[in-house]
Amino acid sequence: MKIITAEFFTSAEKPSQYPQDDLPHIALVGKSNVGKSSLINALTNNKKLARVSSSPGKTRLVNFFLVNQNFYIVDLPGYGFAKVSKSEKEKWGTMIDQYFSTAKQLQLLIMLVDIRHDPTREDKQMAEWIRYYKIPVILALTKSDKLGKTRIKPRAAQIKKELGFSGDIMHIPCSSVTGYGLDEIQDSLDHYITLKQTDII
Ligand SMILES: Nc1nc2c(ncn2[C@@H]2O[C@H](COP(=O)(O)OP(=O)(O)O)[C@@H](O)[C@H]2O)c(=O)[nH]1
Ligand SMILES: [Mg+2]
Repeated sequence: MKIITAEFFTSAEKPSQYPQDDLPHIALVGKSNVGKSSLINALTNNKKLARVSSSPGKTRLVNFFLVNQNFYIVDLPGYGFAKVSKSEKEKWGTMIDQYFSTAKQLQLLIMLVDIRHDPTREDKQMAEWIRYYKIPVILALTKSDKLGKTRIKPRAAQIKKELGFSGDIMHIPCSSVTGYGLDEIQDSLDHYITLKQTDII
């Protein structure tokens, strides 16, 4: 699939604000600054689509991008802000939980982890959550351009193991800067979007 059009659709805090149609969703989740917005921009070839920024704001909402009038890329709020209050954390938890439990169109979740860093406690909790909801997931190991080539494979395997993901879960080292691994992520999107369309027919 070639991405021809991609546009910001809406931001939501609660399910009643999600798009009210049946188009499939591909969602991204991960720590703030892990590279979610950069990956969305790289995949859609649009440098300005998802704001690449470390500053909060819309990054604390569920952001929907409509692609090819055919599916949504969903940017879930990032976790791991050092300075957020307990109530902010609870609000984040509620938002993610509501999304996971109500968005029936969620076809695939891409969980992002920075390949240079060990998974945090929150990353591990997220992995547990994904298993609890039995959400189809692939692991994207971001910022691979920052690591020597020979270190990529062992680091990727180690992170996956620490998150408790089995061999069945696909993991893709990638870089939004060099484009490394993006074809493989794109292939996964194609696969899951096509699955959904076959479902409908
Ligand atoms: N070297 C490198 N930097 C990246 C990559 N992806 C994102 N970044 C940088 O990491 C920072 C956070 O990226 P952003 O996409 O805003 O992360 P988000 O908070 O998860 O949406 C920015 O300074 C990006 O330029 C990557 O693949 N390689
Ligand atoms: Mg972002």
